[in-house]
Amino acid sequence: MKLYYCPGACSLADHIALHEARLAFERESVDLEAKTTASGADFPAINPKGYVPVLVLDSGETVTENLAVLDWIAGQDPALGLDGPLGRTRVLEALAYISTEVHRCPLCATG
Ligand SMILES: N[C@@H](CCC(=O)N[C@@H](CS)C(=O)NCC(=O)O)C(=O)O
Repeated sequence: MKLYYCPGACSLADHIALHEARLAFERESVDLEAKTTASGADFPAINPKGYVPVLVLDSGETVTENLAVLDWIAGQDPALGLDGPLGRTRVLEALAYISTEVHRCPLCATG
């Protein structure tokens, strides 16, 4: 699988989670201003929303949105989730709060 990321951006969370889950992955950085990847690919062709993170699975399917990417990674390693009947709900609750109420990206034009 492959993570598209930008140094210093919110994709760092996915980078850390992939390492914590001990998953093998490639990574490619994205220039968020130029909207190109390190290999020169047109980033909007990979994610029309123009955002990192993007995780391309081994199946070729693409997962975007930090909450969904982190939830997918947590699903690969039970140690990254929370136990109990509300465990996944509590993880999603925390990720949604961070994504919608806390996240401010210094790299984003919109702040
Ligand atoms: N809704 C997206 C937002 C992700 C996001 O804001 N990513 C920033 C980096 S932290 C980005 O790629 N910004 C590019 C831009 O604003 O053009 C998510 O939750 O994953």
